[in-house]
Amino acid sequence: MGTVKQALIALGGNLGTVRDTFIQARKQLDKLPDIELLDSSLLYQTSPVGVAGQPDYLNAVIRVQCCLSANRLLDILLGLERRFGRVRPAPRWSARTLDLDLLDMEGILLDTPKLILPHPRMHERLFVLRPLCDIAPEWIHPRLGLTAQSLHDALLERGEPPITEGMQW
Ligand code: PH2
Ligand code: MG
Ligand code: MG
Repeated sequence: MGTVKQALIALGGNLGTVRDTFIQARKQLDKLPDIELLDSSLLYQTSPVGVAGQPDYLNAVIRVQCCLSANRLLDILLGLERRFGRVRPAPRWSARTLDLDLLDMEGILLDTPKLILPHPRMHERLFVLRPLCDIAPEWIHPRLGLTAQSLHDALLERGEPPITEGMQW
């Protein structure tokens, strides 16, 4: 328990009925007494990054309000991943039914074995930044001091293929 905070959470998945999984996971999060869903990005189909030979991913970002610590929220997200069939341990970046990554919690800086905030790779991932720009283009990366939109645009300027056409979910 603590003060009310907003958190940004990235959803990813590339196994099973991912869109249905995302819809159910979002609903279950919102139903928890300590968590309220505030906003959802569109849903994007994205090519796998960092690994080859996997199905395309779906990716989205949501914003929630909660009065939990970052660690407690992370435990809830890991529990939801498990409930939706995420198998751990697994090799890094294996295909998965559901990945729920805590991106940021109002600028808290954290570097522990269990959790790093802000998410250490989010600024180099279009599949995070594109949906983030739907709901929070002016969000400022607490370590880099740059907005989601400018981080997104910088990746495009480096030649990364843009992610197009979001879907409702
Ligand atoms: N997640 C990864 C590794 N690669 N690629 C895409 N397109 N989307 C993801 O969510 C993703 C990925 C590790 O979490
Ligand atoms: Mg991830
Ligand atoms: Mg994860």
